This record gives sequence, C-alpha cells and structure tokens, in this order.
Amino acid sequence: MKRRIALLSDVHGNTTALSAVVADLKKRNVDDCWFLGDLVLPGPGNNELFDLLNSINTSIYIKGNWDDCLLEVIKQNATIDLNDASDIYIGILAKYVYRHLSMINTNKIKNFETSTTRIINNMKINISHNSPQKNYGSELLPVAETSNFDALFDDSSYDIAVYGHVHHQLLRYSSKGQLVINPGTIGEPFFTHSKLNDDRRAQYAILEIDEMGLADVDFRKVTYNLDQEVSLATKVGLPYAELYSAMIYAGRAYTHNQEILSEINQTHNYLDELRSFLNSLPRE
Ligand SMILES: [Mn+2]
Repeated sequence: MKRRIALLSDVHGNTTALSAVVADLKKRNVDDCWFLGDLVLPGPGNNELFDLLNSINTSIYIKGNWDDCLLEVIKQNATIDLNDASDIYIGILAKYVYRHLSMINTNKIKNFETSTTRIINNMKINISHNSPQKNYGSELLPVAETSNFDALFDDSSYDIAVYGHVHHQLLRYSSKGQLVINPGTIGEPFFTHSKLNDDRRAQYAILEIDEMGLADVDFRKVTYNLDQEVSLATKVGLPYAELYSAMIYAGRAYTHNQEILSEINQTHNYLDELRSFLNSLPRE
C-alpha cells in the first residue's frame, strides 16, 4: 500500500511557520508525520508547537541539538560558562521557553528520541537529527564529502536515511549508494548564496513510498506571514527579539557573535538574570 510521510524539521520556535506547514500538509493526504528535531529556541514558540504537531498525529519525535540546549540549561549540574556571551544568550532564551512550557511538554522533550528506524513497504529507513551518533556538528552540511553521509547508516541493510539540522532541502547518496534526504527547515531558512536566501518560505518534504520503492519526493515550500512571527516575538517579550527578526527576515544567525551578544547581554543585565534563574531551579 502506498504511504505518504511528511518530514518536518528545525522549527526553532517559529509557530507561524509551523502553522502554515501544518495547514499545507493537511490538504495533501499524508498518512504519517515524522519530526526530525529542533522544535524550540530561539523563537518564542512553546506549547502551541506541540499542539500543532499533535494535530497531525506526528508519530516520531527526534531530539535536536537546540532541544538539548534547553535540557542542558535546566538540568542539574548544568555546565554553563557565564563568561561566554553565547552561553548567556542560550541560557536566557532557555529560561524564556522553560517558563512558558508545561511540565508535560518539557518531559516530552526529555523523551524525544536520538534516532530511530522504520520499515515502510520494505524500505529500511534511518531517522535522525544529524547523524544517529550525534545531533550537532557540521559533518553533514550540504557541501560535505560524500563519505561523511555513510555515518547516517549503521549498516548496508538500510536503504534511506532522513535527517535535518543543516536547514537545506537535499537529496543525495552515501558513498555506498544509499539514499539521503533532508526536508530542510520550517522555521529558520538560510542559504549562503544570497539570491537563494531571498526565499524565506518554510520548507518541508513529503515522501511517497509504494511497493516498488520511493515513488516521489515532494520538496515543499510554504509561504507564511514573516511580519506576524516577528511581531509575535516582540509582543510576548522574547529576549533578543531583534536578533530573531534578523533570522526571520534575512537568515542571519548571531549565536556565536560574541560582540553583539555581549552588548545586548550588558544592556539587559542578562548575566544577573541568568544567574538568579539557575539558582531558582530545583537542584540536588
Ligand atoms: Mn540542529
């Protein structure tokens, strides 16, 4: 029997983009939805992201490196370098999300899977955020060596691997000829080539697998209201909202920009705010 599976990844707290994608896929006879990680941060989205994924019966939830950032900040014996402007940035954003997220949804993130597998019509598929071994790093960028993609397959019994993380829609092969598919990003598109970067639409993909194999890959792009997402961030008082706006409109990330982050951290006294938040968390 033909199966149509939506691949959704890298929402990064962008509720407006995820709503548009959910509306689009509801019109497309999808049988199943797999989420490939990075649901929260740095956007303002929290519980409503879970409601949206739940409304389309998402059956797989993979844990992305940004989902791990949230867990890292709130866990016991968190290793946060308070001298590092990026750590303060992530800490303050994690505080924002943690304060809004229900306990049930926080626990759901804790239980997101690292990687998993499915067999659909005899096709054995690996599902992960980056590689099954680690959900961060740059080994699987769209321009990386072909042999790097072998890490997506435990062994030659796998036919297809799907992953997210690098925010680019792609279809390529491992050095052993196995198929690799990335649905791109819903919430945070960015391209190094500037003309491509002008396209700010949300990205996802629908796989169609029948008895013969992979019948179709639909790399979709969905228009959504960027202004609405940016005003939402400002309205709810999202920390670093001006940087979020630059990401939404221009695909520009400031996660590792110590200079700009230090300046904002000082203006808002985020170091003290993060310190008292960390002290307020239950620790043993
Ligand atoms: Mn990621």
